[in-house]
Amino acid sequence: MAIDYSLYLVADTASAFGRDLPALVASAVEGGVTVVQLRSKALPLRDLLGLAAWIKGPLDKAGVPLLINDRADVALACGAAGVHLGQDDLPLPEARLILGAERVIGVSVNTLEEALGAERAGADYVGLGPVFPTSTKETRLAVVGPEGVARLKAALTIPVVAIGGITAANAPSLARAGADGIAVVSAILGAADARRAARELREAFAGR
Ligand code: TZP
Ligand code: MG
Repeated sequence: MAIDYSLYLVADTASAFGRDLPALVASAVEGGVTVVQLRSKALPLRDLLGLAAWIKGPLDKAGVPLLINDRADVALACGAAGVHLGQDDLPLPEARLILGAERVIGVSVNTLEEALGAERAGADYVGLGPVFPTSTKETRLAVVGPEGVARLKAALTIPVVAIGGITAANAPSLARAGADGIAVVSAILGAADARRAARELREAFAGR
């Protein structure tokens, strides 16, 4: 499945700050989000499945694909477009056994070696981060900057999506580095107006 990664919303349940996540996602999609990943490190699996089904209805209507963080089983069960895996999640070959060839599998990477490994294992895209400092995810990983994006783009053929600390102000630097898309949590979920925030990010990344 071909996905437009240009504005990738990571809908993290812990980052909705008590606000209605499905409503935020719907507004963000109106503003131009092209793909949504549902991420929850805390929800019981059943609740995650229920939330995924709830969010997926309006996304299907808008033609925006849904990816599920960590859980290939939930992705399959709710009919999502695919899964996004970290370095400690299910290895790609096992996830591929569950999801088959048609669904999308993305992998989080921080280094060129991880990215090449993900591509070799059959990943459909990589999420490279953090590209800028972020407090949304606790991580000791090195900040790779737009230079990291350019390094990966020179070595990979699959799409590279940048993540971590991205705002409308720094998005143009990632577009110049060749990123296929920008993935954000707080720039949309933490904004007063998710729709407007999405529109501004999309325009900034497109160089408008
Ligand atoms: N992976 C690397 S950085 C990050 C994730 C999930 C958090 C990105 O959040 P924000 O708020 O867009 O910096
Ligand atoms: Mg994970």
